[in-house]
Amino acid sequence: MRATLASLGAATLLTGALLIAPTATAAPPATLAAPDIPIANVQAHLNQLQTIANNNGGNRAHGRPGYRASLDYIQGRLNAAGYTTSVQSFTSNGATGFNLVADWPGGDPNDILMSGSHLDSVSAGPGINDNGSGSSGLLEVALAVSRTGFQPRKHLRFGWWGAEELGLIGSTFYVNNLPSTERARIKGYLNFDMIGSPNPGYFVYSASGQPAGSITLQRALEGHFAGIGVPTELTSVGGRSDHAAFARSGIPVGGLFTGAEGLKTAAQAQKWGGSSGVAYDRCYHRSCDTISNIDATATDRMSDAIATAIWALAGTPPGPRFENPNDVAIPDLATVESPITVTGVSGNAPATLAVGVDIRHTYQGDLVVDVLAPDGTAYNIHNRTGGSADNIVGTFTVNASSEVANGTWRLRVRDAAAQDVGTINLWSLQLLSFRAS
Ligand code: DPN
Ligand code: ZN
Ligand code: CA
Repeated sequence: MRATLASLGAATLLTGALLIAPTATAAPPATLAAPDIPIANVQAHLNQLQTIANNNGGNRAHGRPGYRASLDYIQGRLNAAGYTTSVQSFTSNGATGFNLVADWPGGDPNDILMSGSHLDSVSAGPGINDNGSGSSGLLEVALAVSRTGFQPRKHLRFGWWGAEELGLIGSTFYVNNLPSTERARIKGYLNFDMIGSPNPGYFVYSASGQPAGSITLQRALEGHFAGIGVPTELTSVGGRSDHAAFARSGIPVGGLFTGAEGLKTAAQAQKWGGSSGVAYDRCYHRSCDTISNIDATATDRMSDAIATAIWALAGTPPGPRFENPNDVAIPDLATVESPITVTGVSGNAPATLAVGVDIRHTYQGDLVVDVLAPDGTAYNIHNRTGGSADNIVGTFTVNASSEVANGTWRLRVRDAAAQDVGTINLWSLQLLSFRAS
């Protein structure tokens, strides 16, 4: 739909930024500092996986109902956060298995950073460390990408694999079924399998060369630990998890691991604490791999390390960014606007104009939010969905390639229902430009 400012009826109340001198400024590129990943959120996902297992025969194994129910939980969370998700099915051992793949909109489609965790458990138990931990940590990092409106240079993709415990079946199926052109776009793969072992080691693995033009996967994975002064050990896990299929295709891989059935050495207990001569995970592949089989500190550090690695590797977006940080009140039943003046950009806006919004409001179902191009063309990014959920915080990608970039853009927010009110806290325009494929 095309609507212009001029077409707004005289009855429309325009308040806020229109009465304030435009103050948009060209802002520096978004910072590369990864957010802290709240351990409580990761634990909430682990609790969900435990509950789902309890309600489905005690596990999340391939071909069992707990697997699909767990996948549905993760997919629901990702969809609500703005991911494009798809479920890929395959057959193994006479049962249908599923991979969940989630793409974060935006980024260079020819430079993909993929991260994955296997979601299946063994049939002996609920597999909360193996691999509810990696699955939950990775989910929470993906949600943090959305919460912070991260718009990196690389395209981010996440995978939750099925049937790892039967021999890396799901991840191998995914890699083998990618057209070779698609496979060539994946420039790195990070694997997270067992990140909450109760007697934890802090292991990093990496293989198959390194992506060009960025820090190595190994250094990225070590980054958080260097920052907090916890030593890591570089280890080799061979083909024991889902990075193997990617490595076989020549894709650089790396991962984090807190240890499985191996025994912690005296030297490791010295530097990391815990018990020497005892397995990193005594409940590995056993029924006791429950919610009690998780070390919270290890899970917290590892989740932060996942975020640090992804943020460090994903890179700063190309193209200038503009923002308007001035608060604009959204009175009840009012329409308000906040301007951003784009200058110094030649030609048209990109097909991936990233619109960051931070609108605080007590009822998002009240709100209609449009981005208005300098000529008044409206691009709707929110139309009264979300019901009683509060706040609209995130990044929306708008195809603005038919708009001249320079000029005054506006975020228009209409409160269409009585009672709840709010504020435009901040909004931004990131003009992303990627090489043609
Ligand atoms: N992937 C786990 C398993 O198959 O049981 C264990 C594991 C994870 C081993 C990571 C090595 C590295
Ligand atoms: Zn396992
Ligand atoms: Ca209202």
